[in-house]
Amino acid sequence: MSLPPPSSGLNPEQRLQIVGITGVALAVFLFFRFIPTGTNLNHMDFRVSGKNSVDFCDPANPQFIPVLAARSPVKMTLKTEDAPRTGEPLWVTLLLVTAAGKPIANEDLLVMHAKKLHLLITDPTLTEYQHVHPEPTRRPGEWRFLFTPRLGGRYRFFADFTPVATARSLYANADLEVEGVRRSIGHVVGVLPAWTAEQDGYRFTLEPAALPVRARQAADLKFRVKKTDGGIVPLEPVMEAYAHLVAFDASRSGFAHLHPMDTDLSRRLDAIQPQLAFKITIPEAGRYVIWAQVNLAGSEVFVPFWFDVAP
Ligand SMILES: [Cu+2]
Repeated sequence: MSLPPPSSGLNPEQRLQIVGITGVALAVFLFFRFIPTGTNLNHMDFRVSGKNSVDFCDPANPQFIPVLAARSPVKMTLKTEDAPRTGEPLWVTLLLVTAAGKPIANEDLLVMHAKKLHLLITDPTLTEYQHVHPEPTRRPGEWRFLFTPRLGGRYRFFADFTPVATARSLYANADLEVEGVRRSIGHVVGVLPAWTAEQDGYRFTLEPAALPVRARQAADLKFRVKKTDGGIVPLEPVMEAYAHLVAFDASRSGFAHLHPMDTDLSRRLDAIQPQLAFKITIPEAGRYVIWAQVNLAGSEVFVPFWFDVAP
């Protein structure tokens, strides 16, 4: 049997072949379109109308994000089976959906700093700070985490995540009331500002290049750790950085999540006094706290630095 010349019409067998190939291609397309490994959300799901968008993260020039004032295209809600109480571990269910109500599931988020979803948690007096990573459940958009509050009051939860669809940081917030002993809110104003803190045999220093730190001006900060006995500091990476700094304002209107300017983890730090450089721009004057999170010989340590930002 010889092949027909190229100009001739298709015989029934060839038509069948074309239909067959098209069918296979369509099946392959549909398979990849609907297998549950990819995100079903697109950038339009994370679009915010209006100017006051939270979607303006620039890692080279980290800013304080006014999460409450800005309109997030994401809604976060928290649910618990029992009322949260001081000192009692409790499973919290977190629901993450787009403005249109579409669930934001595990496959819709990128891994950033080793995790898909970061929750930064504080009590009203900012005396407690926790950083937890909720895990996705079988239900799309539903996540769970274990939470043990040490104080009472209305805790605030800031979520920090990056949708696959936009590849840009996004934020959301929600509150949870905790029954128990409340500290007076005056604590926030009454605490003494300090750029040094001693804890568990270590001295932590956060040193601004210039004082006071001023609103709307980029501030360079040097973070140092030293053992009070002068020994070697066993500083190890945590979530792909040697330190994570998170700043909150007194009214918890938002936060800034800072990482060392030098992202190279293979670079050796000074063994006796490791030092890391950070940058931050804070838009408003007022009282702030920066919580530093480090890993010392495998155990996580959280250290607060209170300070005032001048106009
Ligand atoms: Cu971090």
